[in-house]
Amino acid sequence: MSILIKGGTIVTADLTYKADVLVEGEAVRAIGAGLAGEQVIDATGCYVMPGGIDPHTHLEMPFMGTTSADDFLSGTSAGLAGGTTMVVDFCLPAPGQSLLEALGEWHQKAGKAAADYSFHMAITWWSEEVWREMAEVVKRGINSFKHFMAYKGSLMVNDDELYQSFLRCAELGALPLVHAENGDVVARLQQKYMAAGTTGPEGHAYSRPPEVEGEAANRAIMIADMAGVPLYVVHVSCEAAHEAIRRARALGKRVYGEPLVQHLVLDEAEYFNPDWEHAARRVMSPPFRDKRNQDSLWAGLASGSLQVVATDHCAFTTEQKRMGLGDFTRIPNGTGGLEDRMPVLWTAGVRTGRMTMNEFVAATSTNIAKILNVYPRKGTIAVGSDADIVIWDPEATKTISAAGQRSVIDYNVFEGYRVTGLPRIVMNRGTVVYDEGRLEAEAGRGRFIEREPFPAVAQALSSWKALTAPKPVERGAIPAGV
Ligand code: DUC
Ligand code: ZN
Ligand code: ZN
Ligand code: ZN
Repeated sequence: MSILIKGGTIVTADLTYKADVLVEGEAVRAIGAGLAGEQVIDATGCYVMPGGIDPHTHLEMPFMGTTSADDFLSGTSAGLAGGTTMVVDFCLPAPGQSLLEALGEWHQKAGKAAADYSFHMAITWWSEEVWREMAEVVKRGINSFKHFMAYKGSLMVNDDELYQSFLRCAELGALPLVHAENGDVVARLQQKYMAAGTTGPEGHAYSRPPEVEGEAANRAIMIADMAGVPLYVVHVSCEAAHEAIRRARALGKRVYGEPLVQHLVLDEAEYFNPDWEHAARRVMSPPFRDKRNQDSLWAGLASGSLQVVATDHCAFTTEQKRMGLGDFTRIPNGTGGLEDRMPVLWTAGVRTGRMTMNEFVAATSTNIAKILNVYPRKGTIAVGSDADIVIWDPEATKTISAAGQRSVIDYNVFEGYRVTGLPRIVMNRGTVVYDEGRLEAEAGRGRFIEREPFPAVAQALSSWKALTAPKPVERGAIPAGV
């Protein structure tokens, strides 16, 4: 079966050009003019872009005494309806649990995914067994390990554990990821605000100021540098963390930063809404920031010091959020966003002139495909690439609302936001899964995408070591150009 996408304008991270795309089976077979296919899709007036990749989701994840409400079917369905054809979810072993056992559980849950998926493995505790299992995890197609520097008493790892795990990543050609917030300071600030009677959602924002994020980002960058490994900082929400990343990159360190679409358009005023439910629904970590921090994130995307826009999709119902009535520290942390990431970023970014269409494709797909080593199978439209394709209508418009969304939760943090620019047709590995509002989300159609470890290449020299002796060559770098 072949499908010809005809009359559209292809937009990749580096090129914008008019050409037709021939899809055969699961892959792109040819790009050009004068092609023929058994089925023809008219893409006149539309952009033809690579499917989005959201590298940061938490589907059906046990967390803070409950489980995130979207599972792999509703979560990937939301993604597909919004142009995202692949998610990378966090496999989260309970502290003390074997990584491989947790991985088995995640594969089980992901069996019903309607879109392609991959995993990052979280390092939530440390032992010789964890150290050993990390090699097996890499053999099973996972080349990235996540570390929580916050959530003291549950998921948080200390500096000794971070350093050991980073060294292991370097050895294995894997990429460490960090949730950068100083968990010790957050825990103290939470106690302080609760004791002072600030028990509502605004206490969440007060107890997680930009300084806790900036400190942790700086620390993780230095530890990664000492371990000779690149670093990916998830959900960068503020200038303090962005500045650390920018500075590290200027010194030749391979450090990547991922803002979330929520932080780009929503701000801290949400936590001061007198409606408790409104505010609690928006509690996530890090919290939304002020305009100055928001501007810093946009500037980072424009200048290249930040590379990827994700969602951290971790959806909880209003009922679940109520666990934190009277104690903001018990409000399950997380918001949705999978269905809205691309339309919101297009509207707030491309339509305002803050980013070009090519930068949009880079931030939603190409850059993360390179960083996670699945490029060019994913992340572009090229002959031989998986046919993950979004036919994007730049004039289509809608007002975001919880009514009709694919996520199972009862609200949407972007409620009332008017987007212009929406997917018209979405294809995942050659199958049309979304067509003019009709979603054909088939449980189990998604495929686990294995990611190879990175080849051994010389690491950038640390700034002070560069003045003395060259550093030995170690494994663990990433293709250049991101
Ligand atoms: N932050 C959230 O808001 N939810 C899930 C985990 C996280 O770090
Ligand atoms: Zn996090
Ligand atoms: Zn409200
Ligand atoms: Zn997360």
